[in-house]
Amino acid sequence: MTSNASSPGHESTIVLHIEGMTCNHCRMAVERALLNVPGAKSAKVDLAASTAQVTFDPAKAGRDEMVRAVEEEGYRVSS
Ligand SMILES: [Cu+2]
Repeated sequence: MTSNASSPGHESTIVLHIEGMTCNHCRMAVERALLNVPGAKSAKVDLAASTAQVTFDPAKAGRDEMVRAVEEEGYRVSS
């Protein structure tokens, strides 16, 4: 067993429920906003489910930053 003190591959994945996304344009706007957050690694919106799955480096960003990015784009995060 080796213990790696500073593992660089640390990441968190969260799912946000977003209101107001109606079309492909919305999907792309939200994905782009999420990816623009420093530390974001991937963002995948499911239009039918009204959710966004975001993976990010927890040392650089958190859920609050992701919610703010979505809201600045004009959408509401319901949970
Ligand atoms: Cu749209």
